[in-house]
Amino acid sequence: MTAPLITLEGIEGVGKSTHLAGVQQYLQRCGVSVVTTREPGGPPLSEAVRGLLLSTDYPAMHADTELLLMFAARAEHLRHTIEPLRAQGTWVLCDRFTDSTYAYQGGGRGIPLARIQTLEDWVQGPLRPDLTLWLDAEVSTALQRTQKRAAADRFEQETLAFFARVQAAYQQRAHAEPHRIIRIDANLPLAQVQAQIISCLSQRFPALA
Ligand code: T5A
Repeated sequence: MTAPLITLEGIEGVGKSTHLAGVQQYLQRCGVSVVTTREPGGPPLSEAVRGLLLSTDYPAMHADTELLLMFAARAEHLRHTIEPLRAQGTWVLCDRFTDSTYAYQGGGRGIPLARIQTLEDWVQGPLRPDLTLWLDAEVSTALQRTQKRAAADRFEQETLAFFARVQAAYQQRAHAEPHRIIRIDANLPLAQVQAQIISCLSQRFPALA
């Protein structure tokens, strides 16, 4: 049987990367074979596309170009990393996936959702995450956590209004798919966020406990 794909979603600074490591450790303690990865990124070509997408060298990148590059990176990631791992029974934990595309290119850039859905169906076929943990924090709180970094990437240079639209798009998706997308309150201290995540995983996969 194909192993689960679990994704972490949310705007910049909500703690996705931080909690990815914690979730991996928890699953490993439960005896699960698990690999972590990220989007855009994963295999070398997808990481190269990530470099293009995040670079501030292309401030005028067209929204359609951005969308197509996201799905080009995803096609490579799925074929070379995610699908083979799951087929051999390894769980995949991914920092962002297609919900990010709906939130950023759909909500943030205003690309019609039907266009994104066409690409999703083409690139992914029926594949969707088994579980998505949506780390939800106030936009101002989350962005403040990222401000200690030396340089902002192309997305981090966006306006507050952009991130508010991204956040609203995540809310709509969580509302539309409550069984798959579980909201985690990421305003709380790290330990409490981690506890919510573990509780959610043990409910969703009772065999782990
Ligand atoms: N993108 C991606 C699209 O537009 N479309 C797509 O389809 C895809 C897949 C990727 C960019 O690409 C865009 C979205 C993104 O802009 P990225 O760097 O991979 O960029 O993703 P980011 O969200 O930018 O990564 P961040 O590192 O900024 O956010 P994280 O991973 O959510 O946050 P994390 O874990 O690094 O934490 C940030 C800081 O906050 C602290 C942490 O310790 C850390 O210092 N922190 C907390 N502090 C207190 N309390 C808590 N609860 C905390 N949680 C975290």
